[in-house]
Amino acid sequence: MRNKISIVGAGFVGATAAHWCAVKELGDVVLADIVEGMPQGKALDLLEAGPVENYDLNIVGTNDYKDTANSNIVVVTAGLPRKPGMTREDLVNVNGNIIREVVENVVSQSPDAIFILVTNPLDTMVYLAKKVSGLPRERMIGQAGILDSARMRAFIAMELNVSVENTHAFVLGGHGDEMVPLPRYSTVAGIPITELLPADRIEAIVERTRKGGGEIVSLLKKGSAFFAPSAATMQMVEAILKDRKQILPCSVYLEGEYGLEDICFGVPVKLGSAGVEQIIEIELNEDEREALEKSAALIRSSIAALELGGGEQ
Ligand code: TXD
Repeated sequence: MRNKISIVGAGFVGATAAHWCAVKELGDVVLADIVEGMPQGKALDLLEAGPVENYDLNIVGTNDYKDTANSNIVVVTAGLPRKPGMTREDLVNVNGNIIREVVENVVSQSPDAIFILVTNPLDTMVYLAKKVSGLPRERMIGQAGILDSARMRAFIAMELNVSVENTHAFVLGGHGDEMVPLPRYSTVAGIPITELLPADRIEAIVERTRKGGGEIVSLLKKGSAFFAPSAATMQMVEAILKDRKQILPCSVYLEGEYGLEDICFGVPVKLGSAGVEQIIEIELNEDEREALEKSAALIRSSIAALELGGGEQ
């Protein structure tokens, strides 16, 4: 039997995620949205690409959560993207209301699924979804670190004129401009970039990585990045469905790891069929720890803006 992947929010990130899902033949896809006709149209279009691309999958669009029932994985991209000049945090209230509603619905249809959140402000939305759903932290995971690391990898590859395949980058912390790229743990063919590049070039890469989302928002003028974000999301889906035990940076609820508690934050995790199977703690020096704490403070203030009601734990 094929896996079932539901994607809620059939906008740029959701529809492109469905596209990666189909070309990688990860499973049947349900594309859900509140806009009538749009998810159905996109799903049908993607299904009709099957004969050309050679995939035999059920791909349906819907406005009814019932169609998402018994999914193996649910990806949530529903919500507004930021406009030029906006920070991700500016979306907290409007997207918070959407996430509450979506999460309640999808969890009741697929109580055993693994949930991947994409909506911004990412770490705060994962926190909200975790509280609203009451699910264990292993099954409520946020995507941001893979994207941020992919951006850093792309910039390293451009700088050193090497294959992206040879690059590895670690970006931890919250998915905001205070994210924490870690040059010491970022390598080309196993060699730390701190041994390959002068400090000013590394600083430029770090800065461009931090502002990577904003760079695309200001170029597009309308909407935000979607190719790399959806590809990153699909890497998580694939790692889980194929039980790859892949170590990837994801946003997860922390219970003391990295000295942080009751917060969702980007850290390296092992992804397999149970979702987050391990949280990996790496050693940080004083500067790195300080940067991580600064990033955590930003997430904490965003979480405080959520106005969590008494019904939510
Ligand atoms: O790395 C990351 N985590 C991110 C996150 C990278 C890029 C984009 N990131 C965030 O994802 C972005 O800031 C947004 O909050 C989401 C979705 O971005 P996208 O670019 O896909 O936005 P669109 O194209 O506007 O699509 C959002 C869809 C749209 O079709 C709405 O009709 C739908 O969400 N929507 C809903 N669907 C279902 N249910 C409800 N309530 C709902 N509200 C809106």
